Amino acid sequence: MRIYYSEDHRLHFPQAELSGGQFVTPFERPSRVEYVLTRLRERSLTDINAPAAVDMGPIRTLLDPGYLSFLETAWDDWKAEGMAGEIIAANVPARGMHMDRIPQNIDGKVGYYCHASETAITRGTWAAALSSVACAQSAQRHVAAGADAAFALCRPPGHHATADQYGGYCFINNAAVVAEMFRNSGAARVAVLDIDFHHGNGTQTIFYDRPDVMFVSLHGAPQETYPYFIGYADEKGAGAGEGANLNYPMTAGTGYDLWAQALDDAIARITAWGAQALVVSLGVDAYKDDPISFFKLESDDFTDAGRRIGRMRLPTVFCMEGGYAIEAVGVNTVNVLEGFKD
Ligand code: SP5
Ligand code: ZN
Repeated sequence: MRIYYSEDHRLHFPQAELSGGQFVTPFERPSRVEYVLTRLRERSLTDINAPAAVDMGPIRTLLDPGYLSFLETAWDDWKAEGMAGEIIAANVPARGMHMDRIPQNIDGKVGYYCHASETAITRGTWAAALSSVACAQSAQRHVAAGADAAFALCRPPGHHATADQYGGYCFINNAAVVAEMFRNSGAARVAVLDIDFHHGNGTQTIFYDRPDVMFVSLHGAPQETYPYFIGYADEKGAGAGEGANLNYPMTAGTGYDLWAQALDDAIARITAWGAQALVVSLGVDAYKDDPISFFKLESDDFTDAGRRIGRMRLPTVFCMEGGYAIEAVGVNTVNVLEGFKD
């Protein structure tokens, strides 16, 4: 399987994540992908390529222009305002406030364009986010040209980023960009299967009213975990997109038996719907030892999950998402890819 990877991910490494009232080293850190690279090589998955230059076309189609220009200049604007530290959102629009009036001041803009203050923006964040989506785009082109599958080793991840908000360690929604590109390259119906522990709120929101992209997510129940305010089972899509959104929220302690039942159901629904291409949001934070999650999957379970996904026999792009049990991230991620190929 071909892999796309860019060293530019290292440009995004904030010092701080707001966690439990303290600033800690972010869970989403550069070494995560080093573990994946090491494991890929151990397993002789060595077709590792730098991505082609980013194509802003599909990104501009899908995302809000104000959000993109905010991301592009946020660091310079923040520094120009005399801020000493990294960009952390402090004031966000909430109940009773205006949701659609954009402040002029950078501190206000940060709140407008952010949905989760754990995520900091630093000097290299924009460049790293572009390199991440470039990996996803190159993977999509490789599959659209006839390959069975490709793996985009994206960092930063993407599935929490909406058309106009960052958060959950995500800035540009890589999986959504891939789905859009599959549509442009001739797939009438594209499914996004999100197996990251967290609900893919960004991807869901971007495609919520679209009948041509189905979003399916297995995740921790929103009553119990981030992103808290979205990801319920009764979110089924809107308007023409009704029926093309499917959530499988599961409670703390969920193990592979229950999780695999949800996966099988998800796969059956994607197949019945008639998807012609598949994007997998590949987070491995459903793992039992993940420090911020509460499912109980074992490493071997990821192999089995990959096998089940592979049985769909769809052209597939895998986009790396979360996974924070750092030493196990490589094994778990590559297990999915190897199961898929079996
Ligand atoms: C891509 C992805 O997996 N994003 C996850 C974002 C999670 N955001 C909430 C993090 C909460 C961390 N709480 C730490 C508790 C430590 N016991
Ligand atoms: Zn996650």
